[in-house]
Order: sequence, then structure tokens, then C-alpha cells
Amino acid sequence: MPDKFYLTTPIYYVNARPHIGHAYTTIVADAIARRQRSLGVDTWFLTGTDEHGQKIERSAEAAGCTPQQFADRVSQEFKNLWDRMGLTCDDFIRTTEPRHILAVQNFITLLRDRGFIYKGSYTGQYCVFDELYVEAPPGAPCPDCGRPTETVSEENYFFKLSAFERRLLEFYDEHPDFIRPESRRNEVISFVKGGLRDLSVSRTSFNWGIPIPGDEKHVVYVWLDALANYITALGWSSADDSKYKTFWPADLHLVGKEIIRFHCVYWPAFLMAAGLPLPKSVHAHGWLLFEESKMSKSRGNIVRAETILEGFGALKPDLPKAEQDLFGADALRYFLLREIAFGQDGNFSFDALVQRYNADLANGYGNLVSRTLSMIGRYFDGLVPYPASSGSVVQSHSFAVELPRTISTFAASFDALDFSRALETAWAAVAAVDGYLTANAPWKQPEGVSDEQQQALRADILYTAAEAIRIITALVYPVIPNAAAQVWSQLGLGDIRKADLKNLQWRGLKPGTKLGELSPLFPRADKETITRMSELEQKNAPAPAATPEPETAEPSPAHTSKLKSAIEGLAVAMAESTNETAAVAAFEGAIAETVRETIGGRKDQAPSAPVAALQPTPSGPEDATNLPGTRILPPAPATGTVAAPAGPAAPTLPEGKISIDDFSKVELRVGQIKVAERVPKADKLLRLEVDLGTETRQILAGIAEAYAPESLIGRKVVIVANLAPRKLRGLESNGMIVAASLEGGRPVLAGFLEDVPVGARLK
Ligand code: ME8
Repeated sequence: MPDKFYLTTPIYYVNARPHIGHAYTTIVADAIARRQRSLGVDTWFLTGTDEHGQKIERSAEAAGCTPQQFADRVSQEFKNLWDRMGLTCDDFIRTTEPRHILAVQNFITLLRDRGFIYKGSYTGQYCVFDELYVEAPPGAPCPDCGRPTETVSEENYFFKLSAFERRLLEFYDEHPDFIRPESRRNEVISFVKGGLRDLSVSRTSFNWGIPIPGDEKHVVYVWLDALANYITALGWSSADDSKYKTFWPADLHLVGKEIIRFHCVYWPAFLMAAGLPLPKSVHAHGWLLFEESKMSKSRGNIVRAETILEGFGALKPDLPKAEQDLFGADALRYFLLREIAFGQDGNFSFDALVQRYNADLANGYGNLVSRTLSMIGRYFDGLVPYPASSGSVVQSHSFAVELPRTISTFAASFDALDFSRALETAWAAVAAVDGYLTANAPWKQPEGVSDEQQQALRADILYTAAEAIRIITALVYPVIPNAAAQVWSQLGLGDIRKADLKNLQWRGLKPGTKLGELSPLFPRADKETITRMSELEQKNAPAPAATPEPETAEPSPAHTSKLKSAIEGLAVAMAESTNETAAVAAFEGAIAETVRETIGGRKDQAPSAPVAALQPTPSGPEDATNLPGTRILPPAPATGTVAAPAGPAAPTLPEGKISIDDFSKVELRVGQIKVAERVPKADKLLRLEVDLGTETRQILAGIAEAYAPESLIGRKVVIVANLAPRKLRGLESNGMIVAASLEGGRPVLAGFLEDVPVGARLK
């Protein structure tokens, strides 16, 4: 175990206000930092904002303020949000701070003195969005992001990147863990093998940057400026460089996958040139997608973390605002770490967030804590009971035996940044303890058992459950720190931040400990919560806070010129038949951005908010002949063609086919059967109560001849959730269970081979 741990997030551009994509990286970093600290490791967690460059200069100009005023405002928004969410960054660096500026100038001087920077001239295509020179003919769009590029001709300082090709490849070879995950490592290695050209590291076409010492009309290339933050924030080259001496090299740079090249090629080359040690590892995660595409300001499909804090905060109306925020932050943290396989892209939706919250936090962990501790309150006056002196009962429960393995699997998965797996392991333990309580029913007194015997048995059972909760809580503290802290104090263990969570030994919970005050942890969320968040997002969608709304409906000169160059790019690409896709994307992007700028700024014409997927879809046609439990899909329209909706003519479909839009009208969801019973005087019908994550439905299914009611309890099934209700035998049926219909009409319920969360949508 290392005795120090330094981890960083990217420093975020201040041209856009924070959204949950930025929160994602920062939350992950916070969870790692908390775990390291809880293991007693001296930890330093850095985040901050990237405030120089042409992109910021232009955004400020559009906002009618100076770049510094602009950066001050947006940087503060990032800081405030991290505070609201209780993120435990040890430092927040801003690239406009003197401590950074001076150190970057020292860094440039060092590179120049060591012979790795020289002056030359350069003409090429520059992508302002990526802040990067790209290989593209004049007028062509950026091959990376598809946006228009600008022809820039400058006398520049160059960094001798080409001198590092071989050394970098050797370094990757010797340090197989430097770039994670493996797929990114391969991507970087093939990029470097493709050949490295010297890199222009200064600009003269704008001023908003750090002047090159001794040649002040040049400003430092924004990526060199930004990457250096990882050492300037530690006081490198300053009078007090103690932090640098303690923490450098970084143990982990966490980044999104789109900036891996900057971190794994340029940054190590700069450090090699400066003669400084290289970071130990760069880990690139995937993107949060919303409505299937990367959440980003320019696409206008962002979700703000504040929306989730407020949406969930409303479930605890009696708490002070700051505590509501921390509660909402836990819900978001758990969702992001559990739901998304770290390293891969993942979809975000309010629906999925609420389902996961209800299933794992409200019904799972929260419910387990509350039933265990309230029974200790009821039967043992709120004192942790003494288990049987031999401890044999306690030790023999399989999950108690399993817990050391839970601890080691959790640790190994978490430390390999496989958060989803780690949490899955912890929640398997939650389910095991829950099942144990239900099986042993400490609230019941079996016949023939004396009060005394029953109390001794209860002591064993409740001690065992409470001790398991203590261990699970210690494990999951980095992920849901606020809830875990509450559970810790409800267990009578005081402040979790001061606890030693390193050595989790079974029976660490002292019998006789007085429980703290009990209060509900995770009230159930419902459709209201989803609607509230969708509405909040809708209300906030039109105006990127960083950019005040334009007064007029005219596109700005910047957009007119972007549009123009996109059109030119499209023309060139079409004429030469090269890179048409990117050109079309750039063209569409420029149009969309211009439309957003001209009408998006006006509240009365707000562009549609990113909630469409969450609106209830219209009900599909009711099929009167459709016996419950016998169809996979509703029937295709009898005509074989689909009526064109109002508006532009819809394409005619081949006979017997439905369009994807038709299919998406059917809302198929995973449900879990909670109650199943026969309907009197109906041989085929069962009455089911099915949990859909956000609500419980009564559904009547014609499956009684194939399934005994008790065999269905707990089973996960597929439900057509938006079927109009109908009455059968005087009972309302709200939905339909999907089943294959075999010969003779025997139904076989559809199900899954892998575990799926209740409420998940099938599409
Ligand atoms: O690139 N999904 O800043 P940036 C997941 N200033 N993560 C996302 C995301 C999404 N949809 N959107 C943003 C910069 N991120 C530079 C970095 S570092 C020396 C300079 C996260 O504001 C993710 O970590 O564009 C991504 O790499 C970062 O924000 C990009 O932030």
C-alpha cells in the first residue's frame, strides 16, 4: 500500500457551465480519494478550471465581458457545485492564478534551456473547439470533432515532440499500467507509431494566455498551459514546493477518453523534456450519453447536477438545504458508479436514476438498515445485543463466512476502478443479509420456544445483521458518503471520517453500543421525482449560464463565419469526395449552433429540453383479442402500412412492417412480481402485483394453468407498461406480461439470463 496518493481530474474549460459529465469525473475522483483516505493513505485530490485560450476569449466577447470576468464567474460555478455536492477536493487550481502563471513560465524556460523549444513558422488548420492544429486542407472540418477549422499562419515556438517518439514507446512498454484501459493504450500506441511531428506551443493570433517569457507577444499553447497544472498546483518551482516533493509523480490522472492523447503523449513528452518524473497512470473513462449522444454544451443535451440535487432534495423537505444537496449527491454518485461500467460510455436518464435509487438504496440498503436498527430499538432498548457467547450461530451464517470474500472482492474491484462490480458485490451482501433476516424472522416467536430462548436467538440474528451492515457501510462509504456517515452514527459509532476502515474484522461491533438517533435514509422516489427533474431541466435548458442570452435574433459574426466555413467545408468535401461525413456533421453542427444562438436564447422559443425520452409515450392500440400473457409484441397494423403523421410525409413501409417509431410506442419494462394469487372462478387468470421500480401495478395474466402463484413471487418479467387499462372479472389490469405462446396456447414467461434492474426499459 503506497503511503501517498495524488489524483487529479481534468481542469474544466470555463466556456460552459458544469454538467453531470464534469460531475462524473469529479465524483469518481472523490470516491477514490475518500477510499484512499479511509485506508490511511496521505491523499491529495486536485481539480480546477482551464481558463485561457481562444475559445474562452471568444465566449467572453460574445458575453460582453472581459475573459477574466467571464472565467471568474464560471470557475466559481464549478467550485460552488463541488461544494454543494460535498466533494472533498484538496485544491482547486485556476490557470489564471499567479501561482500557475509563474510556474508555467518557469516550465517553458526550462524546456527552452534544455533545448526542446525552438522558433519557427507555421501555417495550418486550427480547430478552436479542440484547441488543436489538425491535419486538414484549408476549409475542411476538423477530423476529430467535425467542426470548422480556421487557417492560421503564425510564427510560433515549437516543442520537439518528434524527438520523443521512441522514448514514449519504450515508456509505454515498460509501464503497461500507464494508460488504462487497454483499448486506450492501444489507441495511443498506434497514434505514436504513426509518427510524431513537432508541436506548436505558442500563439500570436490572440492574447488570452500566459506570455512566453522574453517574447511576450506569444502566449503559451493552451494545452501546455493546462497540463502543467498538475505540477504547478503542487508548487513546483516555487518557494514552497513541499507539496510537489511529497506528491509528485501523480498516482492517477482521471480523464475523459477524448483527451487521452494530450495526457498520454504530449504531457509525458513535456515532462521527459523537462527531466521530471512521469505520472504513474492515466485512466480514461467513457462518456455520459443523453439521448444516445455525448452530453455536451454544443449539442445542447446536457443535464445539470443541480437538477438531481434539487429533484432528490425534495424527497426530504424537512432537511436544511445543504443536507438535501448531500442526499441528492449520494443518489447521483451511486447511480453513476453502479450503472456505468467505468471506461465505457453510459446512458443517463432520470428514469434509470430513479429506478436504481429505489431498487438499491430505498428498498435495498436503506430498508435493511431501518428494519435491523428499529428491531434493535424495539427488542433491546437501542443497545447492540450480545450474540451467543460461543458466537457459533453468528459465525455459521453463510454470508458471515462470505464477508471476508466480499471485502476482498470489493477492494480489488474498486482499486481496479471497476466500481460497478465492487458495488454489485456489496449489494449482493445487502441482499444476503436481507434474506437472512426474512428467513429467521426475529419478530416471530416459534411455538415451544421460551421468551428467554427467543431473546437469545434474536440477539444473535440482530447482532449478525447489524455487524454485516457495519462492514458493508464501511465499504460503500466512498460512494455514498453522506448516507454511510448517517448509518455509522445510527450504529452508535460516531464520525465515520475518524473511523479506521482499514481493518474490517467480523465482530468489530461492540455489543452494548448505544445506537444513535434513527431516521429514514432513502425515502422512495416516484414518478413525481422524475417529472420534477425533467421540468427543472426544461426550465434551465435554454440559457448556458456562461453566455448571456443575445438580445437580437441575428446570428453573431462568429457564427456567421462558422456557418460560412462549414458550407465551404461541405462544398470542398463533396467536390473531392473526402471526409463527407465529417463535413456534413460540421455543417449540421454549425446550423444547429446558429439556430440555437438565434432562437435558443429567447425564453419564449426555448429549444426542446432534453427530456423527450422521459415523457410518457402514447398508449398503443388496445388489442381486445389479446389474452394476457400470450404475445411478444402487439400486432402490426392490419393494413400493413402506417398512417403518415401530420407534417412531412412519412415514408411508406413495406407490407407487414412497422417503423422504429411504431415500435418505440410500446413501453416494455422489467417488472418484479411481488404478489400472485388466483382470481376466484377464473381458471386461467392470476392477479399479480408487479413492481416497476417507480410504481406497483395490478396486472391480470392468463397464466394460471402454467404457473403456480407462489412460484412467481420475486420473478422478473417483461411488462408492456403503457397498455391502456382494462377490466377482467371486475378487476382492473394495468399492463401485460410478455410470454411466448407455445403449442396449445401454453404460455412461457419471457425473462433474462443476466440480472437486470427492476424498471429497466427494453428497446
Ligand atoms: O477538455 N461524459 O475540458 P472540458 C463524461 N480543459 N465525461 C465528461 C463529459 C461527458 N459527457 N463531458 C465532460 C478539457 N466530461 C480541458 C482539459 S486537462 C489538463 C484540460 C469530463 O471542460 C471528462 O472528464 O472539455 C472530460 O475529459 C472533461 O470533462 C472535459 O472537460
